[in-house]
Amino acid sequence: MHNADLMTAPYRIFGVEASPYSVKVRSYFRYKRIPHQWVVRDRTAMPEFQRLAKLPLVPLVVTPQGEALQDSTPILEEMERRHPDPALQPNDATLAFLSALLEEYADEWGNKPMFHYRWTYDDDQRSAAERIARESMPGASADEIASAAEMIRKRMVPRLKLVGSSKATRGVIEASFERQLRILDPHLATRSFLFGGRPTLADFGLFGQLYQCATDPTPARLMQEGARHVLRWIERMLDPHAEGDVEPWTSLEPTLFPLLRDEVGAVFLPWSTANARALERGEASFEVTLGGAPFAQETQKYHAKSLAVLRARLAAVADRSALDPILERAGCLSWLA
Ligand SMILES: N[C@@H](CCC(=O)N[C@@H](CS)C(=O)NCC(=O)O)C(=O)O
Repeated sequence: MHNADLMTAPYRIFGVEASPYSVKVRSYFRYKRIPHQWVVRDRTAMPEFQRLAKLPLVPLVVTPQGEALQDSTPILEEMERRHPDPALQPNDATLAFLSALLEEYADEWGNKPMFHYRWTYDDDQRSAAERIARESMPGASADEIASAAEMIRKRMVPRLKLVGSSKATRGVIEASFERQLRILDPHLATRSFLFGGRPTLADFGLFGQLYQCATDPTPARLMQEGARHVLRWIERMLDPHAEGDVEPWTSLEPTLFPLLRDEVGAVFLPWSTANARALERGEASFEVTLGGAPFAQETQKYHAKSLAVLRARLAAVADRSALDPILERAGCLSWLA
C-alpha cells in the first residue's frame, strides 16, 4: 500500500449485530463521521479476525495503520484522541463524569438484563440463536442454520451463571430492567439524548444493551408496552446526529437523577464493589443484597478493572464541588471513594 492509501483507508470494525459492544462502537463511528467499514465477523471473516484479534472478542477495530484495538471503552477513548471533533463528552466535568458513570453502569450491569432475557426464555433463546447463526453463515441452508442455532443455544444458556442470572436472581434483574425503562422513558420523552441535544458516552453504552433488548421478544414486549420513547431513542442511536448541545444539570436532574439513585447507587455500585472486594480476597464467588434481595455471582476480573478505571476518573476531576453533592445524594459517592 502507498502512504496515500494508508491515510485514506478507513477503519474496519469487526463485529456482529447481536453484540451490544459491537453496535455501540459502530454507532460511535457513524456519529463521528469517521470513515469505516463494518465487517460482519461471519465464517468468511473469521480467519482474518483470528489473525488480528488478541482476544476472541468483538468488536475489533483495525486502524488504517493496521493496529488492532479491542474493548469498546478504550476503543472510544483512543478514537477520541485521534478524532477529537466533535467531542464525545460534555465540556462540563461534572456532566462528563456522570456520562462515564452511566456508561460503566450500562456496560457492566445493563448487560445482565440483556443477557438474562435473551438466554433464559425459550422464545428469546431461539430468536437470538437463529439470528446469530444466520448472520455468521451467509449462504447456508435452512438445515445448516437450524443445527448451528441449536449449538449456539446450548453453548450460551449455561453462560447465564457467569452473569449471575438464575431462578434466584431473576427478580432482581427483571426489576432493575423495568425500573430502568420507567426512569428512562419520561426522560427521553422531552429530549433526543440522555444529556440533551447530542449523544455522549452514556448514550452509546446504554444503546448497545437496550438495542439488543429491543430485538429479543420478551424485553421488546416490555419496551413496546411502556417505553416508546426509549424505542425511538434506540432508532435515533443507530445513526445519531447532533441536534443541539448538552443541557445543564438543573434541567436534566428531575428525570435523570432517579437513574443515578435507584439504579447506579442502589444496584450497580453495591454489586460492582462487592465483586471487586471478592476478587481482592481471592474468593471465587460472592453474594450481595440488592434492594433487599440476595444476588449471588461468580467473581469476575473485568468488572473490577473497569471499576478501578472509573474511580481513577473520579479522582482526576479537578473541581468536584458540583459533582460530589450529586453523587452523595444518589448514594454513589461512598462506593466510588
Ligand atoms: N468489554 C468488552 C466486551 C466484549 C464482549 O464481551 N464481546 C462478546 C460479544 S458482546 C464476545 O465477543 N463474545 C465472544 C464471541 O462472540 O465470540 C467490550 O466492551 O468490548
